[in-house]
Amino acid sequence: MTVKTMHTADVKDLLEKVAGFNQEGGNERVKKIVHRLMHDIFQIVEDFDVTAEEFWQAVYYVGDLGKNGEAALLAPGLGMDKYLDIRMDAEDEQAGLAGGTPRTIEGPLYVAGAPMSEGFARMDDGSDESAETMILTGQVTDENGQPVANAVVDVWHANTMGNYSYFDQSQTDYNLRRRIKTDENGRYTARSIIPAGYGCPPEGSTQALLNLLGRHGNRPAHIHFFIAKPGYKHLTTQINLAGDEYTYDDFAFATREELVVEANRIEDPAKAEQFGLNKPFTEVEFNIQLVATDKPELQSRHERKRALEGEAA
Ligand code: MBD
Ligand code: FE
Repeated sequence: MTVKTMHTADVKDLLEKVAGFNQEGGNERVKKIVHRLMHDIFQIVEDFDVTAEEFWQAVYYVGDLGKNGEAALLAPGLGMDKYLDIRMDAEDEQAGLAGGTPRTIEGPLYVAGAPMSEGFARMDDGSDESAETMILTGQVTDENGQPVANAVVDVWHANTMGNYSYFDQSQTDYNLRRRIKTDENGRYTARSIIPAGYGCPPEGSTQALLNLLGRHGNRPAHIHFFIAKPGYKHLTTQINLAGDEYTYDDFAFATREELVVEANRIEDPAKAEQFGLNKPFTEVEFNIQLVATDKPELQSRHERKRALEGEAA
């Protein structure tokens, strides 16, 4: 049976009361957004003839999503983080601040307060002896190609199981997470291990919905970056390693052509020796171009809930 009730005075009146339109207190912006949101949900129920069973399934789905801590994982899977990036790119364009290395999504797995070092850091704790050693290096420059010294390059990535320290409690504190200040030539170098791609928890809420969409929940091997320096736009980005099955098929939509980086196997013992290594390794180069701005609000990362953010390191 198909019934149409959205146009009735009863439903209009209900939505206005739901959103607190007839109340003095509260927040006007929230009222307007909740009014639109609930209207659109009601409209979906009408247009798709959503049954009571389906409706309650959706309500308990949201409950479970919160219980297993996956709300900020479903968001990128549904393209929401990517959509915010598209908007920020368009805002930059409008403000004449486009250019430089492109942004891409932060993801839900950053931890604030990683150890800081100058020029070089070892990121892995050495516990994974079978992992391929990675030398990650690059130069931070401005739009004229001039080196940017003392930029903070905050790097984080997964281990060979695709797991991130802190969220994976079997890893040591801040494993595979470091902040490196660029040297006088704008250069940073990290010794770490080549990460594996990420897969959503197979029994989790995110994967359950992706299954209903006929989609996988995998990300290619990738490395996250925040790059910050006073006088420049804060940059949130990632690189995706070339040649991964998911490099161009990321469930979180974070891949951008300019951010796909080749990993080069180096067999030359003399080059290994330069990094104190006695076996072949893989070099990953990522050079970063920052865009100057005098707007202080664009110089630091936008607020969001992040692990250990605002706590003494
Ligand atoms: C990740 O490692 C990630 O970067 C994103 C965006 C989502 C899930 C896991
Ligand atoms: Fe990630």
